[in-house]
Amino acid sequence: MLDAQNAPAAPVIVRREDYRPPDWLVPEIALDFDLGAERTRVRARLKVARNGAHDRPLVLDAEGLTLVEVTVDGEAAEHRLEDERLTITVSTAAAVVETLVEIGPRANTQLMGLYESGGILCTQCEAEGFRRITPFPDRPDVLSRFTVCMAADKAVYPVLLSNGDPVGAGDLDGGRHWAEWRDPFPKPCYLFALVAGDLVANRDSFVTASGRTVDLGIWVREPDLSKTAHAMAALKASMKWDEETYGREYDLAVFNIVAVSDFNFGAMENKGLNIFNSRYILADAETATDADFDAVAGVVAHEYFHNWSGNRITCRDWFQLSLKEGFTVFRDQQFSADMGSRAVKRIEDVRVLRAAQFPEDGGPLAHPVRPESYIEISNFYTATVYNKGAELIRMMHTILGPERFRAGTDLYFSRHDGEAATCEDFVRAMEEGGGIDLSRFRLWYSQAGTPRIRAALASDDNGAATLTLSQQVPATPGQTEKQPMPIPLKVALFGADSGTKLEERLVMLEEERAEIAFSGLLERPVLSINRDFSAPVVVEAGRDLADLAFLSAHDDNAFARYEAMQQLMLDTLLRAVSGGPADHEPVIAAVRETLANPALDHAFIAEAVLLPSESFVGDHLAVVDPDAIRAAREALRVALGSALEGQWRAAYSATAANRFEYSPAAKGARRLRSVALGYLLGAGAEDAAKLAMRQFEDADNMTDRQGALTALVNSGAAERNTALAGFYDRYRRDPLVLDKWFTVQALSTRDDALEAVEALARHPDFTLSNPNRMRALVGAFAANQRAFHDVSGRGYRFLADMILAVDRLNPQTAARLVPPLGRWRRFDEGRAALMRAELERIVAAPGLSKDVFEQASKSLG
Ligand code: 0A1
Ligand code: ZN
Repeated sequence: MLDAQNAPAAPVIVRREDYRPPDWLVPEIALDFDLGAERTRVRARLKVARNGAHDRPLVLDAEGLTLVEVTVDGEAAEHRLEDERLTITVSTAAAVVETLVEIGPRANTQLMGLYESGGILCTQCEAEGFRRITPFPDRPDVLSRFTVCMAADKAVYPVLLSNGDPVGAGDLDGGRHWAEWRDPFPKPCYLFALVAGDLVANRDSFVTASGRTVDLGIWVREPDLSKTAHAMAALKASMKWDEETYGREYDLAVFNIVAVSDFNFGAMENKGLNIFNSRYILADAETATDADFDAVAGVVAHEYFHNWSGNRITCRDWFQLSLKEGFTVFRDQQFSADMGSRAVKRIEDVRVLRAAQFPEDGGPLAHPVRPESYIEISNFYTATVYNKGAELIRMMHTILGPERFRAGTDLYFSRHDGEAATCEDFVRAMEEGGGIDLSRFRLWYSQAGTPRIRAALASDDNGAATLTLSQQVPATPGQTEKQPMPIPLKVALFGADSGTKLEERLVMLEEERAEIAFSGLLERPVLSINRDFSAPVVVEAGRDLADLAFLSAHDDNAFARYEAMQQLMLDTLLRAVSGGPADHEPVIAAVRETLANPALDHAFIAEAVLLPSESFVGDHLAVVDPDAIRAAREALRVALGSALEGQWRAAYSATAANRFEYSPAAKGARRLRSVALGYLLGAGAEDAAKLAMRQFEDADNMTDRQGALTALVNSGAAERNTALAGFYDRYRRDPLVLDKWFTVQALSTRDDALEAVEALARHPDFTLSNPNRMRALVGAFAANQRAFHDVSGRGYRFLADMILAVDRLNPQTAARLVPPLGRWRRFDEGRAALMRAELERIVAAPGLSKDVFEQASKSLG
């Protein structure tokens, strides 16, 4: 048996161009599980069929399995288990192959395959976990009909779930019982799932557009049942929305969701049996923030939407991952926009893209939306594949318009239903269904890197103006030469005197350079560009502070208005960081006007008046100086806080609510209240700490309580420790809330954050084995620009130590902590050397997983 300690030294690189259809197909599989946490026996009966004329043996993937028996058509068969592959000689064109293996779910700390979480047995098979359950051609283009029979101790595992529909159940001797499930839809094995545990369900039902009733169940441990209502409402809303928006109806009689505490990612779309990280299911006012509520709805929708975009039509190979993920993220973004504030949702999505994807695209781990090669596919569940992938779909939506886009998706769904498809198949369906030529658009799938656009507007006194656009796509690893991309830019011109819109167009920048002419302009035009963030690019439009302030007050596109304010703040901060005069006045004036504008809602105002993050500022500097950025940002925050103290105070009291309510208006009010409190504390308002402490104590919801805690934790107020201790005592038994306690401290802006984090890593509630807790402390710390980048290099050492420690248990979680160290090129020589040294130490560590090896070695570049 192989484990990480003696894994082969030379990593195998898998390449997209090497794709070959499978040698053998498996139209049917029957699985028999004899379940136990220490030991589970898995008997698999595969109907195999030779695919084409060849005489190659049947090769099944098999990882960490104890093989007991192999038969072909009932006879003992020649076989060999070597290098995680079981090779079986099959002489006929079709046969029944049976294997019996043993696995140990409790010892499975990787959380891939069958594992135990809080006493529940559950599975995670995407991308390549099924091979850790039973020998199988573990690739997404082998589609099988699954029948699953489970037997287990009835007292420990009273509930037995799998994909599809339940077809039988009964009792066995010795306190055991069994259940059988059958999934009528052929599926790749990465969509297989099984759950056994002591669970209760929030049950409901949904009647589909064609009148079929679907039984819905959200399964959790009994004490969590009261926290499932929001997820259930989101599920029903998603089902309805997908019928109305995409004409997609659910196809089974049962849809189950199970929440578990130990999970590597957010959730998994297994056919008819989604398995979730509990943080994306459980929500109530006491324990979940508004952002948590939104995330629950978004992820429930995302996994549900996969039933069509991912399950009915799956991926041919893992290089096509964005086929299902980019499209499904776009779908969940549209859903959330339709359910709440469209503008705020777009602002949030762009913020995520800029915080996670742009740095990825500009660093050593940059890869195209459809990657060309990988060592470990788990490392490619990235912001590029997911979020930039969604932007590609959004651009097609923008170019085609909603009707033609829908014609394209209708064609895609009907043409490829039941198939394992490619990104190319999707684009072709869009072309044919939408009646458009997307030849050049395909570059978005193959070229990595964030295009940079320069825009300059020149106008004359005769009402004419010329917009000059140019683009440049930066070199990325393995791609030095780039072609110009087709870039859809929503553009508008506003009259500098009247503030009204003079012109609005969708401009397609197809070549490296273009000139767009405007005429008949009666006033000096001010340029609004990349409205709604119509393309995932960086735009340098060279507008001065006055024009940005003007747009922040007059642009009729909410996103563009937000963007103008961000650019104004960013330019001000960049000037200060590079030692220039820190003139805060234009920002203060623009924020003052925004706060006073009665036409704007609270949610939008809260977003618009927030300062760009420290890392976003750093992304715009040739060499990042975390201390200078912190100082400049702090100075602007204090200036805004004190100059507008009266308005912050007014915003703070005007948005107080009597009772918790989860509505867009109430959410917006809470958000603005937190932002206002942050500014009041920043300004050193005398009573600010008292206000925060009162909010902390009186809050009837987690948004207000956590908002107050965050403000206090970042301050030097005497109330700080009381609040931290109070929060811990109140929530120590709720792991998801305790995660927040760790995160708030890991993100602290105080000078002692690094020591605090080192101490928290020794706290009895910290554990390496739970991915949520790891991310809550270590992941959050690596995002703390100042503490992580402490000149001593202690922050880097801490992160590297954590990566190496967790790698022995869970390589996926470890690998996802590597990218912050890979940003060394962006820092001064001293820091860069320290970061590199930690990456070198990681790469040299004995027994390293291929997950971490790939990320760390590529990061050294
Ligand atoms: N398909 C899931 C993502 C996912 C990937 C891998 C996992 O386990 C290692 C789990 C989930 C989604 O997009 O939600
Ligand atoms: Zn997904």
